[in-house]
Amino acid sequence: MVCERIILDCDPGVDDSIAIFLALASPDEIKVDAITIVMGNHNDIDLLANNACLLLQMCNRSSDIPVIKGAKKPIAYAYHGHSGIKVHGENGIGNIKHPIKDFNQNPIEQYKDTSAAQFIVQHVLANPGEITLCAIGPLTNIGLAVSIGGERFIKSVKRVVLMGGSVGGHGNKTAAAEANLANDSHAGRIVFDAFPDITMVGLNCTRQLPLSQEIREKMRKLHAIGQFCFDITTHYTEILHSWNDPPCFNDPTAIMYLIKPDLFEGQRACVDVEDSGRLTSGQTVADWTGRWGRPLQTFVLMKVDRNGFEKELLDRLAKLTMFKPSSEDQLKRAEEQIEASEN
Ligand SMILES: [Ca+2]
Repeated sequence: MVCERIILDCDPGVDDSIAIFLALASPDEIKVDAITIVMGNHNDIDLLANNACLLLQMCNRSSDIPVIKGAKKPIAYAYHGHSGIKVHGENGIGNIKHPIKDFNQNPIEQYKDTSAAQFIVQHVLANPGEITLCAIGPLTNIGLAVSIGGERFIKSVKRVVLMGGSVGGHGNKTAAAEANLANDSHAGRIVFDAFPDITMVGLNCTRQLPLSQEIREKMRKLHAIGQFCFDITTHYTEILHSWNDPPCFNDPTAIMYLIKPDLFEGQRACVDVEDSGRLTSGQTVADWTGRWGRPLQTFVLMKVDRNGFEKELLDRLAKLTMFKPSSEDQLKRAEEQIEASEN
């Protein structure tokens, strides 16, 4: 299997965090060229970017994977993802205290004057046909990249694999729409209009993968990073259960598709996004039979092997090791951070 180079566009985020760990734990299948940050689960882009940095630092990967900040608001309206802040917590990772922070290189610094959309265009044009855009947040950065880069950029993207939308079922942000699409329906429409090869990992698929207490306990028993996965999902699972919307593995499913496509079954359709409906803004609509007369640009994942997914997830996460400060200087900074987070 060829190792797939991706830009991971995300809003970390509880399930984003597990997705990032899964990607970092799968170096034979995925090379994360960069992590780009978009509003979604929170509207504080610095907070989301810092969460990405924290995860990279935990895995000692912050020196080779840059983090680039992107859109702070949807393309056509103000931020309205406040229910996401409730689900993911005020700090985006379940309101847990960070166990470590900032004790190795900060991967934001080198790109602080570049927007995520600009970076996406530049990186794709510099590596035509090689970069997959894996989007696990609202599609704002990629929609903006389409506006900046135009046809040459669109043609230079290898493919788009996104977690978002749903077919034949209900949403999670509204009755009709999944949160990533509902949080920026215009960007969603731009992306589904633009790209000829999209894989959609929607709620209709991810709801087959419950984030159960059992799997959380199995993650917890792995190691310190597994304990972190357990901790960040505590608030997340409790609040979703209280809303009668059982939690599931949303974002990690898109990463798992890149790693193990054999675990999934899907069907081609032309997918479009409703961007103006009174009740349906952000809803993905699939034309399975070509009645719109447009190419069936999207492979919609329909079914996933739950046992296979859970086994792969645990086997891969088990390979991660928590970064340990090696020098006196790193250790001192880590201790200062822990002390600061406790005050
Ligand atoms: Ca996300």
